[in-house]
Amino acid sequence: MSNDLLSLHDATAFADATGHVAGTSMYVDDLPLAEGTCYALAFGSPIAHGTIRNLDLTEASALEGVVRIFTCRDIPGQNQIGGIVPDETLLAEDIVEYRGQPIALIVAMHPDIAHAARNLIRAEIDPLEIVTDPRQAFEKGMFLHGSRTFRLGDSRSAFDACDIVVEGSVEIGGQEHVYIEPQGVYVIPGEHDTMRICSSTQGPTHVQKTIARVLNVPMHKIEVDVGRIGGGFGGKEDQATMWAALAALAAYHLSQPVRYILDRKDDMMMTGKRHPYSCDYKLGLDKDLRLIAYEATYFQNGGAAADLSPAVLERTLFHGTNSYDIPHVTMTAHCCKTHLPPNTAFRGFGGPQGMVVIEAAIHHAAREAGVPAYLIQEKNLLTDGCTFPYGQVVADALARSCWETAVSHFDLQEILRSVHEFNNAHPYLKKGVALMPVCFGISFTNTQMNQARALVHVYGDGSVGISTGAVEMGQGVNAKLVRVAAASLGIPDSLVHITSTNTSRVANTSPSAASATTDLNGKALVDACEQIMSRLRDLAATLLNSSPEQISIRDATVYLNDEPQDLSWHALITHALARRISLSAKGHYATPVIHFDKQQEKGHPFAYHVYGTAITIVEVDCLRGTYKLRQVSLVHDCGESIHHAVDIGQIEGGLVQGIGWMTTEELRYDRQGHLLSGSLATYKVPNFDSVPDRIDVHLLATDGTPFAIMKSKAVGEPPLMYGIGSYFALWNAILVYNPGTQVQYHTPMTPECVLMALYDNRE
Ligand code: MTE
Ligand code: LUZ
Ligand code: MOS
Repeated sequence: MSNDLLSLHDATAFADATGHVAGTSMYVDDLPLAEGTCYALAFGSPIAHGTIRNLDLTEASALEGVVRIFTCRDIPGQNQIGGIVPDETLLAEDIVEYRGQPIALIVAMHPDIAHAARNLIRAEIDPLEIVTDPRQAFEKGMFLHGSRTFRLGDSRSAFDACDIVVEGSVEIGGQEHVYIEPQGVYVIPGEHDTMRICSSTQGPTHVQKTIARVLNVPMHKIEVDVGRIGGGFGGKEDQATMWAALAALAAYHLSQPVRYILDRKDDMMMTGKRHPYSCDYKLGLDKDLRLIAYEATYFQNGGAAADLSPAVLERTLFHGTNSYDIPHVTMTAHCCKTHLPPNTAFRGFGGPQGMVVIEAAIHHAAREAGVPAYLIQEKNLLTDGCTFPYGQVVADALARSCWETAVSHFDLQEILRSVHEFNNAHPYLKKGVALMPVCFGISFTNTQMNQARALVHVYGDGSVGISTGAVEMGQGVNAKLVRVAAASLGIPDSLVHITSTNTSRVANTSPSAASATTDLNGKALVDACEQIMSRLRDLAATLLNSSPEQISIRDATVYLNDEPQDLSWHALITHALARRISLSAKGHYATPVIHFDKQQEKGHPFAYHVYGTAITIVEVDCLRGTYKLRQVSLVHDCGESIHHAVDIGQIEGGLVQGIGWMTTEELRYDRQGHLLSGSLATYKVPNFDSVPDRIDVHLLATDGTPFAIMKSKAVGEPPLMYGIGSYFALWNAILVYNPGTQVQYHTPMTPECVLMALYDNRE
């Protein structure tokens, strides 16, 4: 079957596809409204840093249709929503530390009334000094968390032996998540102080735990339910919690249902984003272009509260050397506090920033050595037996096979030749090529988070209901989990239905994140299915006068010694009920092998790594500074993919999101910490025109790994980093037109930046 046919066929198995296309898929905003529903809206700080002197709610409270306005004084439990560090209030007390930080919560009979009331709130805030730059924060000693250093070998003395040493700095921009569904929640209070929270969250348990803490009620009173979310991309890993807890606070006091859905403007202004980083690097090579020593310092712009920043910082260090073997490394990362909204998880989780820096250093070294960067990249790819700076020994290195497959399958030499020819023929159009290898570790770097559970019920009619901790956010986890259950039970996908993610069905879940959702929840699901299968095999053995080892179930039929029997799945279930055999099971999974020692900064944090290589071709219009991505051809390692269409969708989507981050998506703040690009009119996300004319995805045929679900490797985040290739391809095109340009590694590479670089330093 050709790839196209296969995708079409697979698409029909992606249960959500039809609803998305027909517009019938339900999100929080589509839930039917219960009687008495009120609408919440936060009043956020108008300035980025200050002391609250007075908050006048009189006029706003008096507005007709305003039910009540809450402040921090109304919080019955702890006014604390910090996940890793307890440093974030739900509603500000005396100090505000970013623009938009919630100070009060308006609840009204209609969202328009809430908005009108918001304009009537008067806050007198004495301004304090605003810091938005992480290096400035560093100078002032403003940190959210302790600094971290990863070390391998002895970089300092190793530089002495190097023939080429380059040093420089890199400025990396942030990124707005632009999930299509903004943050939102619908809270319905019930009897006995219980609450049902329908939240657009990647982390139902995090929402549950935080609401319990804020309201001072036990977790068992709070039921969080997530049908699906309209994209999260990390932005709802922790940050759905604020809005859920605010609405829960109101519902608690009012005993009425409360809905809070942010509009796009509030969402962009008030929520955190991918972390901007400011970095320094020093890279040393020998005369054979072997990477010998690397030093990097990362100043992470964490925003006003820790949120997930310490974990994001850690992943920057884990991926600081990307796919390369470098024997002497020192990397230090600082978690700097600034007066911006707390920055948070975003696809790649700090890994992309770490990779941009090493790629910039290699690009710099290549210019210094007068060779193309891909020669240095190619020479230094990881191989089995190498050690990552964090101590894990490479045992699954596909860096070289991905690279070599990309080079041969897509014929790099021919690409380079035709680009050269094009550039010679066009005085004002220049093409640039870049290769981008990716090596991404799979597992939450916090070992404890790598656990999951699943619940399976086989009903009397033979249909199966499954429930796990996985949240469907468009990444296709439900489609994959249905397939996992069906394969484990030997029945068709159509007999399996996956229910919403609900903390009453599956407890203590990790957020759906770190690309590990299908691995963790899928393995727990297999565990549950196998328990039921074992009972069913025993039963079938009894019915067929044989032993369980001789029994298997496939195609909804019982097999004895591989011979189909006159005993169907449905008949077997009927027998099981008659004999009072349990047809339900709860599965559990905890990733084996992994561990990490933060004192030594060494260990084995990842179950496995995902590899790939992308070749990117851009074309720059050298009169206008505009550009077009002509082609991205990539080789990606999915192991044995269990859902081809979903995996291709993740690869293409991740790539384009990465291209957006590197090229047009620019978060611009003024010195007062106001987001100037705070709407989709000023913040440029990729559109049809930004998508490469051609995307070729070649899946590397490999055996997968036993740590991946059914050997199908995690795919959610790694492809985003292929987008980094577009950034260096742009520089390479610019350098053809203007070899004297002063290369500054600042991202994103907007058309304005390209235009400046084309005419920088040029006679
Ligand atoms: N794909 C879609 N369509 N929507 C999303 O929100 N999130 C990404 C990725 N792909 C996302 C997505 C992120 S940040 C992660 S961590 C993974 O999906 C999470 O899902 P997984 O663990 O099942 O891969
Ligand atoms: N979230 C998290 C993540 O809490 N820990 C991680 O290691 C991680 N990695 C990627 C994305 N989200
Ligand atoms: Mo993804 S950043 O792990 O939600």
